[in-house]
Amino acid sequence: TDVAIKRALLSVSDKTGIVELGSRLAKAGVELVSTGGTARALREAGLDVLDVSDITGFPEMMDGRVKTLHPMVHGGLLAVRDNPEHAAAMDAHDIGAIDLVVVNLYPFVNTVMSGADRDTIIENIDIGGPSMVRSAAKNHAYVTILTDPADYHGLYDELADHDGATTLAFRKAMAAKAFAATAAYDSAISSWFAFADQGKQFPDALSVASTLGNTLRYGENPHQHAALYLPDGPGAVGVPQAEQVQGKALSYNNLNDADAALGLVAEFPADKPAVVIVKHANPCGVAVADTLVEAWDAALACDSVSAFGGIVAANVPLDGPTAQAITKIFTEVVIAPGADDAAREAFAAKKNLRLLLLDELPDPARPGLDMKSIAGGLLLQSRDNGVISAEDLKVVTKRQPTEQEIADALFAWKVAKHVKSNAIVYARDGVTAGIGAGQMNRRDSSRIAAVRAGEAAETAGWSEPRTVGSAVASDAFFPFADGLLSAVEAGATMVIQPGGSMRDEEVIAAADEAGIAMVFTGMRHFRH
Ligand code: 93A
Repeated sequence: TDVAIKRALLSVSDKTGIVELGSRLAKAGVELVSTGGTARALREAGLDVLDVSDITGFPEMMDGRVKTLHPMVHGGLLAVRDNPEHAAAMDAHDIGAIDLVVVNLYPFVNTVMSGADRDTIIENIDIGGPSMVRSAAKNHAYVTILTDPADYHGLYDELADHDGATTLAFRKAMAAKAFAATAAYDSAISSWFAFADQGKQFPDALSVASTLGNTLRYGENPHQHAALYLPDGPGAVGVPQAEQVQGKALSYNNLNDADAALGLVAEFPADKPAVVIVKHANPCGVAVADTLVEAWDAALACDSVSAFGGIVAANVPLDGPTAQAITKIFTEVVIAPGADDAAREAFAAKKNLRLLLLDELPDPARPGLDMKSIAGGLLLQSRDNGVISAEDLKVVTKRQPTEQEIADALFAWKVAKHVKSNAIVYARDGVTAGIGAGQMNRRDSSRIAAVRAGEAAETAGWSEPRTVGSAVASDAFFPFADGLLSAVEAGATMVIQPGGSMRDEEVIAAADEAGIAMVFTGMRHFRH
């Protein structure tokens, strides 16, 4: 299955390394065929090159739009060489086989990024290049395709190791890369059309295989452009798949916040109703209770100030009493796995409220990818699908936690996973007592959570904040004992944290001295 390289077609916009490649091939006795600019570059280096027009019998025409689109080229690329009929056709039309294709495409994305006008952009949509790439990649049983100058050295090694031939394994790997390149190329073009036709800016990260969903009115802020992309194919479960029953169109922030609320509420099994209230992608109140309306009341009482204009998610279908209670305050979005008639009726009175209903909740343990763009690149990671249960907890203190403390700790831990770091979450009896989010040090998050708990107690007329007798969760280890001590000060009797600090012993000693219980999860939940 090794195929010797006798004839190569080189046609590249990015001419990096092309002269070296041409020279090495020529030295090895390979016949070079090339398009206008590439042929010129090779000839300038003193190499013998055939023009594609010599092979096709046609000149490059129409500003180069038609240069390699010809049966003399594509026949040479696509022929199944040990098929007698294909071989006969090659003979009859004097088509020579092409063993190696080196192509990189017109720089479409760079042209768009440079601020070029529409005509220039359109001219930089490569047609002949991707056609050759695809022909060669399809016929990788015989043909080697290179689309990336970074792979030229791999070819040199391959030819050296296999006596001037390439192996099927190499051709396959390069074919896979070639199809990825043309897919990304066309995806960029389709995204550009979607944006350009509305006079908008080109988004940065485009090589993501996805279909364009909706262009949103604007992004996180009114001067930012935005669109919602949906994955190809079935199986996706999330906010974009929900049915919007009523209300204004979802904004970028609505989608982001609803996703945060849905992701957290989905952590709670449907055998017990749970409510999550989210603001700016952080939960400000979370509760599980015997009834949904009780869960709503309890979640709201955590931080009724922040809950104004919030995004609400439930893990069970909405009922009339809950809907009526929710509509008493201004709410942007409500999302749940269904709603009964009484609930729909109650919400209908609030025309602007966006009601989203799904068939099922996303599985917190599902695999998937997280993406984030940074200047000059794109960060990808597998999503945080870590889930722990009581069996995973390691008690590290002298005092053993009670069953209620373990339940509250696991509840607080689930919430902390969905709070921006540094995250500190106090919980008691299945209700968050105080949440500290997004601070640059853990002690500040701890303090903020305690302050919120105090304010909630004041508003509700409770005799003490609900941090008293609570479990406290920390999304990462306490680097020093001080963070733990401030939790003790707030009245926590139980701590759940990953553990793993250099000063774990110091922190454990402080917990023992305070007479509280502490468990380690062995898992961290940073969220930035
Ligand atoms: O304008 S095209 O779509 N029509 C073609 O027939 C064609 N053949 C090769 N673009 C075409 N190419 C592209 O030209 C290649 O993909 C490559 O990017 C570029 C190389 O042109 P030159 O050798 O003239 O610099």
